[in-house]
Amino acid sequence: MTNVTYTERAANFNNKTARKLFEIIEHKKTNLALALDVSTKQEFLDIADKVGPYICCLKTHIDILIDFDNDLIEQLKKLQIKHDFLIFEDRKFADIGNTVKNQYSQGIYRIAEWADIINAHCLPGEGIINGLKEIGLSLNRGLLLLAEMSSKGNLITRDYTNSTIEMALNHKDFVIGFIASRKIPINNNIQNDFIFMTPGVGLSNKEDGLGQQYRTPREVITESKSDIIIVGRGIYGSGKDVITEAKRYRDAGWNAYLERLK
Ligand code: 6AU
Repeated sequence: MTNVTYTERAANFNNKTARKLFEIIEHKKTNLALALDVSTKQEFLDIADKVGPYICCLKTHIDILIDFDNDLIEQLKKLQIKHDFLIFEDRKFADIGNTVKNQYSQGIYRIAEWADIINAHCLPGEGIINGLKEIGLSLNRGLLLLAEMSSKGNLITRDYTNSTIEMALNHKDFVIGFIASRKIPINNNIQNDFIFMTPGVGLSNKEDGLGQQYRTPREVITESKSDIIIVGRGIYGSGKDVITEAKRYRDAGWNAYLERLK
């Protein structure tokens, strides 16, 4: 079933973060996540404030910022309340359970304190999920597993993707979905129990010269039946007005969803 609404999908989840995400999507009528990969605090907060009304989720790479401080997190939390979006730290954890547990909760970023959603590669095995879960579950956080990647020549195979899904099935309380190019067929009963978020989305470019590959919101949402488009440089990287560009992607993503429902 692919013609299910976002609101109907929320009922499939016990995880509060997943339910909240679907609520925001339906309420704000946007399936757009902003990948805000800029390097200064000022630019980060300025764009987050401008684009906040048009997104369901703001994705950070907090370690890209050259002037990170705790005030940035305070300001970000204020913007989250002002605009109503979830915060997704794209940390791509990829180590043994004990190490990722510390990386998630400690260090200068203290990711667990402010990120609603995080993601991880399953390469190290299921211990990575258990480690993150020891911190995140009681905080009602959500984890996305990287089941596929958008970059050219990536080493993820069909077997790897299937094993990632198997691991997710053992942790449905904490694993809320996947980073993937499409809604991956699982089995009909649980097809809608996971959120699919897709990066590598662009309306103007097909690639970035460093391996990134772009598809359109229509290809991702209507044809590949994913739930959320993740857009970075398409919005802030063209030198054009970020609000105009965010609206363009918001509309393209939402219209692609409405087309799929028909
Ligand atoms: O739209 P872009 O190309 O400017 O940004 C895409 C964003 C970046 C990447 O780190 C991230 O999406 N990403 C991911 C994620 C979200 O995990 C996986 C992937 O396979 N490809 C990808 O681009 O912040």
